[in-house]
Amino acid sequence: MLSEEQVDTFHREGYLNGGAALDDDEVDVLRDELDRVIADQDREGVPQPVRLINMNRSKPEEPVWQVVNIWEASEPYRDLLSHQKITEEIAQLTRASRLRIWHDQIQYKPARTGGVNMWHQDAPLWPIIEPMTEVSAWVAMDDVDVENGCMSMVSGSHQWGNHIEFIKGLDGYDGMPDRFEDHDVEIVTRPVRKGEVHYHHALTWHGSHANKSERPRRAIAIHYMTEESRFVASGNHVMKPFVEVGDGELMRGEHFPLVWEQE
Ligand SMILES: O=C(O)CCC(=O)C(=O)O
Repeated sequence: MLSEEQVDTFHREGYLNGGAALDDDEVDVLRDELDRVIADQDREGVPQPVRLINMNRSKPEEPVWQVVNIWEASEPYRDLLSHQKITEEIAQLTRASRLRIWHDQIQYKPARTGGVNMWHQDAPLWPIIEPMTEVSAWVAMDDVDVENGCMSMVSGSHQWGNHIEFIKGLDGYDGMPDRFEDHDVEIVTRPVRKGEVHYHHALTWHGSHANKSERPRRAIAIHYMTEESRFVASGNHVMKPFVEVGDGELMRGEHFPLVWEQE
């Protein structure tokens, strides 16, 4: 459980390191499962994730491998979704009484060549659900630091609203200005040690620089929804084909499992 001070810090900054969640053996299992799912890609009769792609379309030689819903292909990842510490802490941060999985995303930057994850806000890129109050748990499967492409966050930016069009217009990863509207833009690098969980709000401006190190940089982001999350049929998203409810209805269904409920 998080302390009141940690919860306050999250609400002020829009992100928080929640500390150790997995031990080395648990991380080893997840690393092996990631290798297996990649090796089994498109193998007939073997459960598959929703998507496995190199997100860096403009520079494919600097890959950022993304696997969406690896939990649908791997039991240990499925178990991770309902990890007690992580779900209880997400419930504290969202003040939810029920949590569902929106989707998960492996974020894998290989050693030496791993590319940039451009600045963005998550919620505007998820236009098929509202409200924009989701919180994500990002679990490191390597020591992730400035050398191998850790995330950076803009402090307090989750309180500024939806500015995805402005962020998309930035001139590259180094193009973040010092000021935006009447706010100072303070960029904070967020190293996360292997097995730790880091939380961020879905409106927090964030991204990550390239991995030029000799070490891989593997992590999984688990994106949680609360009992308030509703389907917005006008939007588009890779998870849209799996939605089984009508426009404006509360999200539910087997691809969006319930993973925590207040007792
Ligand atoms: O791992 C990264 O570099 C970015 C992850 C991210 O954007 C997210 O979890 O929302």
